[in-house]
Amino acid sequence: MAESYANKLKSIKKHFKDGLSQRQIEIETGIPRRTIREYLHKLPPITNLVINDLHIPFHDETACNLMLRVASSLQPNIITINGDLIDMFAISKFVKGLDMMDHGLEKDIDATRAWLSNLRKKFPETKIWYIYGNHEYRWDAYIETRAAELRKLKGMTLAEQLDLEKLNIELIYSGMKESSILWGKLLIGHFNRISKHSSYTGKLLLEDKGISLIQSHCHRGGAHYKRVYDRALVAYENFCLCDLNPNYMDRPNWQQGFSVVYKDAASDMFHVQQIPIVHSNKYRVIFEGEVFEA
Ligand SMILES: [Mn+2]
Repeated sequence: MAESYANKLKSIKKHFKDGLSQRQIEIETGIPRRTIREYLHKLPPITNLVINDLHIPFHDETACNLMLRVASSLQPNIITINGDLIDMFAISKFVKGLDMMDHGLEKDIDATRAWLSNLRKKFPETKIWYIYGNHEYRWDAYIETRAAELRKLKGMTLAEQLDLEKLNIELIYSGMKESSILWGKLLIGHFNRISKHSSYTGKLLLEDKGISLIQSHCHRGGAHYKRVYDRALVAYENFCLCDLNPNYMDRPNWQQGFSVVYKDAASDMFHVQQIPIVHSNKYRVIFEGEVFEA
């Protein structure tokens, strides 16, 4: 009897770590919701490291490595890649310019696959969510408009190209330009919206969605808060990890950084800690009182 109880608790913990809600755990295990909640109350908050907009191969390796050092120190339960991990400039609709003409797609795919494989090696047990951004969507849009007849063939999805199944990385993809995941009361997504100023994108999205959220895509850091009657809502803009001086754009108004989200085990309460990367002669991040420099 005691052993089966221990097994029950183990299965709650496993499903919980896999990101299932209390309701989903109840359906999955048949254990009453109250028992699940009582057990989860004893667990520390679950941690989710949210990163986005690396635009490999135009990522900033120093910034990315700094983020990985913080991640090693945190040992998050979940890592969420919130879109535009890969750039795929070669199949964009933009005019390429002569010095970008030879930039082949294989370079982006190979480098991104290697980056993900390294991430998996560093975090063998961590749940990894990979949310499609508009740059990932370039793949599907290209196949659909230029080679639709090939789309059902083996190897024709970006997930296959990047070995996501082998790396045990879960793809979050709506089939459209915009994808997101609802994690408790927090919506994490790569939404098709950009405003010129920091926190303005968050403001517009909060009006659209009416729920607290983390947006990537705009490459800026920001937070827009709103109290609606008894609810406190907030929309975060989650920086980027790409090169701040790419040769296709002149000094864009971007900021580098990432976030750590802490979520109560037994409720949907969450706390987002934004972590900007500060530049002087070095790159610097402070996390849990520790200075990380590169
Ligand atoms: Mn984007």
